[in-house]
Amino acid sequence: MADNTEEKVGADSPVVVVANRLPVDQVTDPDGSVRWQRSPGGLVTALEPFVAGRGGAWVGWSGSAGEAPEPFEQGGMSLIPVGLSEEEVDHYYEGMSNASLWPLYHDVVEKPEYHRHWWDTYVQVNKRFAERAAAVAAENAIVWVHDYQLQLVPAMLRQVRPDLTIGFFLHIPFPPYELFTQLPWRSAVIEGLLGADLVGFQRPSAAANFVQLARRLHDLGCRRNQIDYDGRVVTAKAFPISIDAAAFDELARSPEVIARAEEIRTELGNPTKIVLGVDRLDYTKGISVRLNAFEELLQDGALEAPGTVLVQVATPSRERVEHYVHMRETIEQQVGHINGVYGSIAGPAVHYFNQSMPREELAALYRAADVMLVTPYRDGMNLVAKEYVAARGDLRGALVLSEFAGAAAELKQAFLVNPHDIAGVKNQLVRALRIEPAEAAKRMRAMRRHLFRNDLEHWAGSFFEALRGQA
Ligand code: ADQ
Repeated sequence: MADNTEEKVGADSPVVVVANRLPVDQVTDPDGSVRWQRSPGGLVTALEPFVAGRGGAWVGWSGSAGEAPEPFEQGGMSLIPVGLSEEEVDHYYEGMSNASLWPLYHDVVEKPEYHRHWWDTYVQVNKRFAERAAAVAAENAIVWVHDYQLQLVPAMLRQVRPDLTIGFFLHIPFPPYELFTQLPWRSAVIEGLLGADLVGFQRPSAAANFVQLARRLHDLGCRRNQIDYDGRVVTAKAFPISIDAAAFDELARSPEVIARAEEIRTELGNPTKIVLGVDRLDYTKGISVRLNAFEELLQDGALEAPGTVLVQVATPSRERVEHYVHMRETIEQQVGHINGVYGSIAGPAVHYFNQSMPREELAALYRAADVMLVTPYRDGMNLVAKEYVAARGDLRGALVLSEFAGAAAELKQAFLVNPHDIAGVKNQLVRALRIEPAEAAKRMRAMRRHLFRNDLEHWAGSFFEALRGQA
């Protein structure tokens, strides 16, 4: 009889994570051999102890279209790949997830597109993820489903496996009734999420939006953050995500990173002030806002280049989605224009990198920056703001942060801005650039205290604890 390893790997897992992506990336070595390498992301670091330490499984897509590779073991976890065809990647991932749900959930910063065939594929792919999870979860296992790509999985899982305890966490904002209800499949999404025992959000307001939608769309009985549904109680609660603050702090204090930060300053021509932006190249991140503010300050004469420079690192992202192609062109034109007018032989005013950078280089940039500019129009949390604070063990530097990032509720000593108010952004940027060292240290110390108490381990631990409480 054939040895069916596919059924064996991961079978009877007491903990199962379900996320769009597996925690590993496929890499091809120079000799042509292919292997799986652990992904750099924070989510992997956060969840690994809970999954690997308990012989658990992780269900996710490998990141490339085609047949799913066979399940395999790595790092103490069973990894269960879900296959997506080219068309499914187009419709489920780039379409429904990133061109419908992403803009809708981020305040319609760009107009969402709704297509029935995208939705049909979203349903079909969610079903596949649910089936894979159902096949590996042990009796009474805990399953933790992640993010907007998989909102139907909780209900689909519950239907076939009512014994499971199911948690869901949304990494992005959750919109209010008035916006959410434009989604043609609004009831199906709410019902999908209601399949979970615990639905986690970045902010209490997002949890409240969900409860209100359940009440108004489905006429369900609700008590504060609890919803009565189908003979069960579904809890909606905020669990603000964080970073491994101690690890980032340690990295940023290393002699190599400190030396690199000095070198960066020199390579930039020893400016008096360095302003920094680090983002995925996404229209929600408000990169144009900071370019506009910076340009106007140069125009007003409040700032002078290259004495003050803006360094903007923007990781390429979702390059096959139309909104992103257009936005990249706009930003590159804007940078070209600013440098054309305000740059000099001594150097440009804006240093723009459309690249991903290693963590050491990011840490050195954070360490070199006098002001960190984080200006999203809307952001679930924004980990860059938290990384900057973790990197400033020297208690120097200042953070300018959008009120519309989840992080603003925690990093209260930042210079908060409304990214739609350009005069306000300019004002706060100038204040941050002129801050006295004692004031900077006071603000940074307070933010660091909060961050170290509310780190990534605290986030994952409190979610798991709350989920177990629902079992
Ligand atoms: P993102 O929208 O991707 O995450 P963010 O929280 O800022 O946004 O995380 C970005 C991560 O990518 C950071 O760890 C950062 O260091 C890294 N990064 C950014 N630019 C980089 C570059 N050029 N090179 C290398 N690394 C880079 C979504 C939500 C957020 C939420 C997170 C976690 O949109 O609101 O905080 O999930 O839940």
